Amino acid sequence: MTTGSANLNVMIKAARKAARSLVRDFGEVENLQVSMKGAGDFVSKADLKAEQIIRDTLMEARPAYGWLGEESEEVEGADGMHRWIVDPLDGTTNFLHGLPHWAVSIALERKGEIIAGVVYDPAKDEMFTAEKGQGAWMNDRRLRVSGRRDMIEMIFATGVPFANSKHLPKTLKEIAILMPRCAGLRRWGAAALDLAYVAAGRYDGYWERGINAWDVAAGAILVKEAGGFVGPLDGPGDPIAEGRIVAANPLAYERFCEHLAAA
Ligand code: LIP
Repeated sequence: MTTGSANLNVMIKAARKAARSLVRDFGEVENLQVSMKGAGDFVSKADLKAEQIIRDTLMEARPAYGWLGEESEEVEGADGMHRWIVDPLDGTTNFLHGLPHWAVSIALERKGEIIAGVVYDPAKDEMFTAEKGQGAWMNDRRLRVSGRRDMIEMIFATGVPFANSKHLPKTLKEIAILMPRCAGLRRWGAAALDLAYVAAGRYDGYWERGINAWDVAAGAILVKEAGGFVGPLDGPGDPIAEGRIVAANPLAYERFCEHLAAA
């Protein structure tokens, strides 16, 4: 891993601090699986605690920066340029069910552009980081998106809508178009890690709609700094602010988007 800027280092520090709290709570969640009340309230508290740890750490270092977090009110920063975009626990449902696939996601935005991102998966101790123009890293390994060219060899990830989501019909049509043409799909339930895995070349592409900026802001810069493409799903727009995103290795991106658009 490169030494990184002061901002990136405080992002990593905040992610690790929050992760320590989440790992302790995750150990308790196992015991709550059988309780009638379930782990819902407990996980909500774990989520809020983690966000507070991150906010305290980041705002102590950069008090003039703004804040957009999943669990708290948005704050306009005094400096009018910078904003933290934070999902303290991405993959909440996985966490709730005791599935060790969730992450802390922290992004830094400057004048509307994401300039740094950290996605930390404590269960696997994988710290994904990127800064604009400085490349993407996982721990001390430089990341590059995959070089696969043939769709039939590619694996794609998405977030299949659940419950009564209005997005389910469209996503099922996209899956029906993609499945015969690729090596498989993965729905692992954490957008930040889906994007990190595209950056790492583990997935060849990812798409999802109906999500939030904090789910994808950090992962998007990981993909870009690893040589991948990130763009809006379902037509022109801001993929991060509007929560409708497609990301892929450059050899797959165009065809991937064409197949999705055909649904
Ligand atoms: C989750 C995303 C995931 C999506 C889930 C949920 P959360 O974020 O990471 O990709 O499919 O519906 O939005 O709620 O765990 O932070």
